Amino acid sequence: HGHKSYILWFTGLSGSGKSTIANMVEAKLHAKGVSTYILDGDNLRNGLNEDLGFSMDDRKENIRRIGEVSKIFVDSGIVVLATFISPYANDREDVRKKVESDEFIEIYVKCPIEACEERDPKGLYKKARIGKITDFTGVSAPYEEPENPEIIIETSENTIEECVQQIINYLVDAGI
Ligand code: GGZ
Repeated sequence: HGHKSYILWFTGLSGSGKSTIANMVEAKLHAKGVSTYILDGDNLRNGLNEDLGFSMDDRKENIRRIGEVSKIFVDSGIVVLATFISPYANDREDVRKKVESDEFIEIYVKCPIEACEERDPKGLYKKARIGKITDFTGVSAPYEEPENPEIIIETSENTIEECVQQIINYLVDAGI
């Protein structure tokens, strides 16, 4: 590997665009020969974290384990793209502290809840509104906005391509 490894930590509401953007950033990194791995609900919540739900404590433990796994990937030289709501600022800061200060890049995928709810690709907001899903982030559970993220992308204001380019520009400017 000719590059230093790091974590791109995408945080934001359900439906904000975290996975879509992360997948496109990954493709750009692959094109530059960078080895990456995407951590998301599919490969974590269905396996290692299958015992966890969506209470505050379970989300904390979800993010803690994901932080430990991310650290292992970073040690191995692989760039991690982690896409989790990660609604609690403390939990995100705990992950940041596990690695070197330049190895944690927090990306706030900012999108008004109205736009996320309009998209509602899995019908989850609808279920949350009628109480079929409890503790749903933005509806019946909190989302704490990042105070000092390295990057903020606004997915309802810009095209996906612009959001992706914004992240790539940050990485180029940071020399990584
Ligand atoms: C939030 C929920 C919930 C509740 C199920 N609240 O849009 P999705 O489906 O694919 O992404 C959401 C995902 C959130 O899991 P995370 O591991 O990212 O959450 S956290 O970081 O807070 O631990 C959503 C689905 O799981 N989902 N129930 N109650 N999202």
